[in-house]
Amino acid sequence: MADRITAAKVIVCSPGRNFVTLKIETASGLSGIGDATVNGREMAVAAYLQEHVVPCLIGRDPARIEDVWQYLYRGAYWRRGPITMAAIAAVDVALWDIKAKAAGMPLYQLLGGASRSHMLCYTHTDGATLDEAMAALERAAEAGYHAIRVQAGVPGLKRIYGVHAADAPDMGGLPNEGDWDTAKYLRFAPKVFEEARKRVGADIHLLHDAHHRLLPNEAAQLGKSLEPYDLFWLEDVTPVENQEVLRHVRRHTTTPLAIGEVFNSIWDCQTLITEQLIDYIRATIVHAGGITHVRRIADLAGLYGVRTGFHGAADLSPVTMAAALHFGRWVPNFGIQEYSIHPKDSQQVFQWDWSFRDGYLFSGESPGLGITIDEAAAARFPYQRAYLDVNRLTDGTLWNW
Ligand code: GCO
Ligand code: MG
Repeated sequence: MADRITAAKVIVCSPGRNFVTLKIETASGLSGIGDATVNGREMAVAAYLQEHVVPCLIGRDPARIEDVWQYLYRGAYWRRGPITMAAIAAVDVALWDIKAKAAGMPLYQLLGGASRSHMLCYTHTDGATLDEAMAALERAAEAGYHAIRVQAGVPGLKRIYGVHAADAPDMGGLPNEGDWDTAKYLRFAPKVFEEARKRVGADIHLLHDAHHRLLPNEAAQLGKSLEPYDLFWLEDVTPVENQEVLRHVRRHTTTPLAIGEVFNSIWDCQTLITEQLIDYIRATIVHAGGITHVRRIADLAGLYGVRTGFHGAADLSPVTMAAALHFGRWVPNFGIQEYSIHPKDSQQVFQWDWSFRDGYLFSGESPGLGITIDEAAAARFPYQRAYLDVNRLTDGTLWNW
């Protein structure tokens, strides 16, 4: 007889930062978990799950992952968007966890088995000044990372997201505000990578994230000016609500491009992929509808020589990392996985079997996703409202970041 879902719980906790987790339980005694965290908007997705999704799950057969996905996607009428797709992703990943446990296999086996033994990953380094950024880069290289993202403060700009964390003014609990000047940045960025190459040589992969701050022609200029430094990728050069703008960028630079951490569906990257305007797709499991949907994106990407480079900042929970590593172990067109160390307290809440060694990531071998949540520990770290930054031009105009 088919198993059935008996309970689904939404667990919001903050062991160093906020995470939203869905735990699904079945009549046969299995349980599975999925991540639904949307950084800065956590309670919206928690409510979406609690109020609108959980009641639809009770009594359903957990084995029918595709049918549940279609039910939640088509059935809602309101399609796509980060909140909807993160909620669907949490259900989807929890059901894959259950299916793999029922089969007695680690998830990557169920997806089709290993295409590789381990996964290349990159870490973040940053500094408020060029010297600080270079010191951080050298430390990461010494720690054994083979691929390193480099971000540096731009001379003349007071505060840029991610690189001036220490001196943030008190905004009374509201978002921090950064400042931005594209001309200064475009002049400075090649100097950063010229110095970076001098410090770490040719063999370390260097990456950089422009955080959507450029206009198309500025993005083309940046790509061109960084060509001598042989980047692994240049990320999110422009906002891509309009994917066609990447045609101009692509025509003018051979620097590899990675885009998509804010994407929620295959339609957000259809043009980017089919016109080969990017080299790496960043859309990841939690924000793009779970394994069921990201598999479709990865398969489309594979047809066009685009590889995966999943988002993996620390605001994507260890549950998403577990899912990404099973996916990455299997997916034929794997490229690289972003890797950030989660806050220490998150290890009290989540117990996982994936690991990092010698600059590479390894998926675990236990059945399912290989991660559990300790609900009592989660309760010790209640939700705390937190926002991402906003960014303004030096004249006050609100800008992208
Ligand atoms: C990345 C991202 C992060 C984001 C964060 C937003 O490339 O890892 O751009 O830096 O700021 O994940 O939630
Ligand atoms: Mg990014």
